[in-house]
Amino acid sequence: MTDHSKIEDLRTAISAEIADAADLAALDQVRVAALGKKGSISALLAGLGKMIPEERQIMGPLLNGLKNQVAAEIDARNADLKQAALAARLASEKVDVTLPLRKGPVARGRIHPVSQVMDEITAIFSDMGFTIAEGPDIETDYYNFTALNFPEGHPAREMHDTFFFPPDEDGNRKVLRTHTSPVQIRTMESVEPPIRIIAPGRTYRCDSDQTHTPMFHQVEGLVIDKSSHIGQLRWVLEEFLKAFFEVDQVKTRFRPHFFPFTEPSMEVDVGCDRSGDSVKIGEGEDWLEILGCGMVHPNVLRNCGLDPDVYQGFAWGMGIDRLAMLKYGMNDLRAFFDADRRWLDHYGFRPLDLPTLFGGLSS
Ligand code: 2NL
Repeated sequence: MTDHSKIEDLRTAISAEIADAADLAALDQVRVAALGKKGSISALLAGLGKMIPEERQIMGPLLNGLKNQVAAEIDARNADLKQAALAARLASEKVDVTLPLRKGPVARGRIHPVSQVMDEITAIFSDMGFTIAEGPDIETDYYNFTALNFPEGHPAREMHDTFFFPPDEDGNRKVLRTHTSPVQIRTMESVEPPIRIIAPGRTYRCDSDQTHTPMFHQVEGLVIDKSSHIGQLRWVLEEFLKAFFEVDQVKTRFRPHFFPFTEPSMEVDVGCDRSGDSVKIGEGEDWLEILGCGMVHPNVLRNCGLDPDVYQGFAWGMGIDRLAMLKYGMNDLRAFFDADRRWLDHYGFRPLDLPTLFGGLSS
């Protein structure tokens, strides 16, 4: 084989590699293999020096011609590949200005069912003339227990599965409130009766299973006046239950119970129907325990500076999470606090669907 035809073969091979290079990186590999320091053409050019002049006179132009042609082909292919890459990018990045706008936060966001139910409860009691009271989640032992007629060292303090903070210098332990009753205590201390408040909020107990979470939500109500009585308590609760469950009638059943802070104390069952998949409030012959209540204990009134011979009142407490589950048919309490977008998309409420009595609470 002549030198001439070897060069032609090399030219053909490199031209084919250039044409086959699918992208800029592959093309650069071809360039390095041919024209780089250790490339095939560079090696041949390096050999020129060792040739006799006659040979070099023939091979010099041939090899330089090869080098120039290969370099030109690479440049051309380089330009083509760049052009193709740009075209592909422009095609993939095109914007369809006729597409509908993506939904903004107000349309995409969802209100948690617990927040929704709190707003519903607030709307119902506001309509009955109650005001909303709030207080701290971290409470003193006094406001959470002592003022509420829990005797010092009474087992009820332990029964509440209280989260205690480490004791301060004086040995006093703060607690995460186990109920929202401390809010009522603070109100009775500072507001002259008549008092009509509800206290919704977070509460905490060291308890976690299928039906308990360490943080849960409660709403308590309190009415203090000179002649408040159990008949009014029953009316308020039944009005609330009808409005909340959006039914015309409810049956209630008051069973004797014990709470340190009320006397007498009662648990309230609401009439329901359990024959179908879900519990229906306001119909049927079954009963469902829904809340606890009673007449405020004279010791509690005294602890707040109210004279039990002048003032009396009633109070109640109920779990918001359970009310939400009952009303909106959610069966797993723990999903409430998983922060799962899919769950919230399904059970959550649209931000502008505010519950109002005139608009229908949940319509
Ligand atoms: C329940 C029962 C109840 C109260 C809470 C209360 C508050 C004060 C004075 C008297 Cl300041 N009582 N609150 C009364 C009875 C029952 O809650 O089962 N809650 C989930």
